[in-house]
Amino acid sequence: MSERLVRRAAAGPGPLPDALRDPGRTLVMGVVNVTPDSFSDGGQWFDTDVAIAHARHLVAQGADIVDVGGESTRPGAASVSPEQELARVLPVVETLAREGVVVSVDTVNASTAEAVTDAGALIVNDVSGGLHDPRMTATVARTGVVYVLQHWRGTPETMNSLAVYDDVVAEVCAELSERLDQALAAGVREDQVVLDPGLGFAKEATHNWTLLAHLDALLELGRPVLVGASRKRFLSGVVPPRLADEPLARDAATAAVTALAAGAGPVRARSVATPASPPVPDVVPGGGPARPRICVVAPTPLLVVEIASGHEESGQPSDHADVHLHPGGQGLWVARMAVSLGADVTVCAPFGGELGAAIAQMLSTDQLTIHAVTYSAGNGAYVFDLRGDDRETVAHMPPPALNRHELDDLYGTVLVDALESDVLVVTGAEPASVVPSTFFGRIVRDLRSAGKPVVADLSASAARAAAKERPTVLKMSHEEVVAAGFADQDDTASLRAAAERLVAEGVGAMVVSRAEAPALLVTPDGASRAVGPVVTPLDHRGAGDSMTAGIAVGLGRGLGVADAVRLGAAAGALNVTRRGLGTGRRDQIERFAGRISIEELD
Ligand code: PMM
Repeated sequence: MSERLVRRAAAGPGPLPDALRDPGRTLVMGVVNVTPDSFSDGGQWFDTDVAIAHARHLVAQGADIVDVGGESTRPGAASVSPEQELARVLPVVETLAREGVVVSVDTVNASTAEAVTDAGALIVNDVSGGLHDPRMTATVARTGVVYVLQHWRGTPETMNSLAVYDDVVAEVCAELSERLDQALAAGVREDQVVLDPGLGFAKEATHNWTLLAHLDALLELGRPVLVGASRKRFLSGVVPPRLADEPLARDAATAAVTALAAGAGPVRARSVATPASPPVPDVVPGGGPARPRICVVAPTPLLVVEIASGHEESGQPSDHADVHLHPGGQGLWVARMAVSLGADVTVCAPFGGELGAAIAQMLSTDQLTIHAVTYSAGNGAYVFDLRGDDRETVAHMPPPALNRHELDDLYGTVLVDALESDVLVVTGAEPASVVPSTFFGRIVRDLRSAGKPVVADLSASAARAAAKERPTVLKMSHEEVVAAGFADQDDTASLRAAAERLVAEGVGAMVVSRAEAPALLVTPDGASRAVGPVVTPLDHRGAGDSMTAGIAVGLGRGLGVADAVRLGAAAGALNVTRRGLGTGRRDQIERFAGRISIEELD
């Protein structure tokens, strides 16, 4: 790209904050879709809090602008009413604008443009270039915000059939110029306008590539040009064929195209951080931090003693036993697996008595941070004998209930730590009487209202209390769903109906693990199952907790629920092939996740 073009593009649009007016570099616009059906992220941000959290990630990664959309422009996508669209985007815009984020709103509706501008949005991104709503340009003129005027033809329903050009560059320029004249006639100032060729909007792949090669022609219209290539289907032409259907695998191509377009004006992208290396096929990158911070509530850490047969090959007589000590309890298994998956993990848990000290000591080698509260009665323990055919419980020392002060202390510790984390994982107490179920309801409520994703892996009354507070993901085993009274039986239809009811009542997504059968996933978009290779379990325990850890780490990395469940299903499946509960190797788990598919149920 010639210098002239770079200089001309650098004269940024008027109403932006000073820092963005003449930045001397390409501005990056991160995309947050608050819709259940966009081109490439499958609606993963269709939740106000999660959308806000994702936007904050994009800003932390370096996005100058966050583009919030409430209606999918995917070809053939159903349209939503302007009221529905506004209801989706407004809370996100208000929060981000209050935090000082430069917010753009992707809308073709004048009423939405007006309302979001009142709420603090500085940019209206109109993919129809004023063609959809005749009142749009007058609204933009009145509000004085930056107006991204994009080229399109027809509507999302009809645009594919209108991708017919003799000379795509000349025709797009002429049509954009006409739209620009119309906007100026309606009172829009020239310095409000950014033009956009509308890659993928009434364009075949060849049209997109041709336009990208001739951005200089568009710049001749005298305004900066925004390029939105991010993960679009035409990029699959430059990634290996086996990855063609994987939108995330298009990130490297997005980065390359975006770099070529830099200098023309802002670029619109879903993943803002430059990929450090080309995407590895089976690793599913998200928009979040590579090393997310996960806070795990572990109400009952316990000591696990296992007596196993001595190794005969080491020359010992066979009546000798191997004795193994492990830190255990559901929360600790989840935490260990989250560490294995590369997360920065803090465990909030009570420790007391001689066993508490021993467990905490053992954990200190596990690369996790412990936020301990005192536990006057002391932690519990299990002793198992593994030498027979069955795992025999030799002794069980259940821990007593936490007292009032200890509960308050645990609550405050979790609350403060979880607010500083990317995801909170709430695991249950064993026995349940150690912590009242209201504790779980309260912590889920408080974190959700603070906008934090919460993964709850609970049973019985604790699950019922948490479910009411709209956790991001509620994960239960099929037995737990029945025992908690959510379903009468554990057949697929009953479990699915129970999950659908919970999701209708506000649970973000419900995951039901089912021993050897594929886990069920129910979201507001529908029901599916996580299908992968069948493995022979060495020790079936720990699968569910490993799955919970994978889901939490996935969400923390910015993956959508479906991809997070793939990671979780892989962690669970591989964990049962090993002896250590909550253990596994990240590289293997992430590669195995590539073999798990999320199949929609009818
Ligand atoms: N692409 C999409 C949506 N909005 N806005 C502008 N200005 N330019 C684009 O290229 C653009 C856009 C469609 O992609 P998505 O649904 O995946 O966000």
